[in-house]
Amino acid sequence: MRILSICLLTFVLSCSEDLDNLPTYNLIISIEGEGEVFQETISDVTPSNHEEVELNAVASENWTFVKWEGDLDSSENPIRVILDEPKNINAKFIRYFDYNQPSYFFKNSDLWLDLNEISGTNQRNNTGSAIADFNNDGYNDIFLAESGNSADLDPVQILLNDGGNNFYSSDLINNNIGTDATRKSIVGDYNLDGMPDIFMADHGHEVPGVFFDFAHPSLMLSNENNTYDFTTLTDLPLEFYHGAASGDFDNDGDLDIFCSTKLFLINDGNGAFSQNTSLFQENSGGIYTVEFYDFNKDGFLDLICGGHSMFDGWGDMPSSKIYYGNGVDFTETRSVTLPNLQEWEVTVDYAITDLNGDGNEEILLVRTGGYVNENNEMINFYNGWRIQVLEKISDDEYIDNTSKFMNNYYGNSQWIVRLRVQDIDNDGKLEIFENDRSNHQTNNPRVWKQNSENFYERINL
Ligand SMILES: [Ca+2]
Ligand SMILES: [Ca+2]
Ligand SMILES: [Ca+2]
Ligand SMILES: [Ca+2]
Repeated sequence: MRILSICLLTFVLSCSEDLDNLPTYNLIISIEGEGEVFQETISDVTPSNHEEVELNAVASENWTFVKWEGDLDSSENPIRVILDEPKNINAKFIRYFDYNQPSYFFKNSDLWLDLNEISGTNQRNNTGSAIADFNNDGYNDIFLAESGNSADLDPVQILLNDGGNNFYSSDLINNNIGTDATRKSIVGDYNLDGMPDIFMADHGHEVPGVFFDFAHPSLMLSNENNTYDFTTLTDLPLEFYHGAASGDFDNDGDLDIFCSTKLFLINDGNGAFSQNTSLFQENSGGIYTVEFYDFNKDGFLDLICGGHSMFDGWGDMPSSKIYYGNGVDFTETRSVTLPNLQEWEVTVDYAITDLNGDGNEEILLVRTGGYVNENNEMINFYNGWRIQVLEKISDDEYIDNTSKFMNNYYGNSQWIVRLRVQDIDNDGKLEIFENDRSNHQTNNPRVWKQNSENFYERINL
């Protein structure tokens, strides 16, 4: 026993002496994506007498550790490394977004970026913008499509995020013919390859004194070369595509698209669509604004539709409606008509959020002026702005209860194009705010902050 102890002691001593004489090597850790790497020295004594460290990669919120790269090729975590030579090790973290979700999710998710606060975008009044991670690096990028009144087609753009919300132009799009006047771009993984795709609702440019030139919608699909293929959907009718929404209404695993022209596009699972005009059974018109959302939580996506409800003599629908889905079709018999608002009979956007935390979602309608007087004259068309908050009583009844939820909810200035409800300043309370403060050059973004009574007070008048 004694002999053994002496031997062990000798061994340790000799190891220590050897270690002192061994060069020590640098370990340089780099990080890709967002997370931290913690290092701990395990022991001074290893089979090779070199220092051994344990590396532990801890991902930031919403990110995932993938693997070690450089002088270490492994996905094991934590992992031990012997420093018998200088080592450069990269820890790779990714953030994965599931794009096989209704387009409303991306329209209203926390992934949104304020285009006004982003240098290099130089975009004002872009109703064709969308946010997604187009190069799969975990950082949200910006998609822009021409939405102005020029008669020609302008190429769309993807601006990539360097990870610090600095954006640079890219050349990721093949056959970039471009769009005429994109009123809404929606995000979804239409060809189910894990990468975001974009469908562009294009109503054509405004022709002074006439109306709008019509247009075909466009589609931008990801491909296997990590680029995107742009297609003008010339098979679809030349029409006034003001709104569109996507969602898997038939629960067969792929995203289908509903256009505000009452046209359904049924996905074959690869991002090719067949047209269907019989699934949506509503006789009246005036539909310009549409979203998919499961309002009654039965697992089937429902459709909310609206737009102009000024005059039934023109075929306008009486008010916005929710059509409850059943996986097959959308009919008036499974619909609820939402309260209209006299003289504010144009609805341009919806936001759907539980404003007061009672478990029921409120529907915010973004309205502007428009009504028809007794002489059949259109009054105040697209003049002013108004928000209407509808409170859910049951699946069959919503009531206008705007003043219960917010103050200062209408005015004479420029109408609001889109509204969001999100905790933008991360104080744990929701804000209601204009999506793009520079739309129509208002330069006076309308924002409401939630107080302790779940009431939303306007903070910039
Ligand atoms: Ca990106
Ligand atoms: Ca895709
Ligand atoms: Ca489907
Ligand atoms: Ca439903």
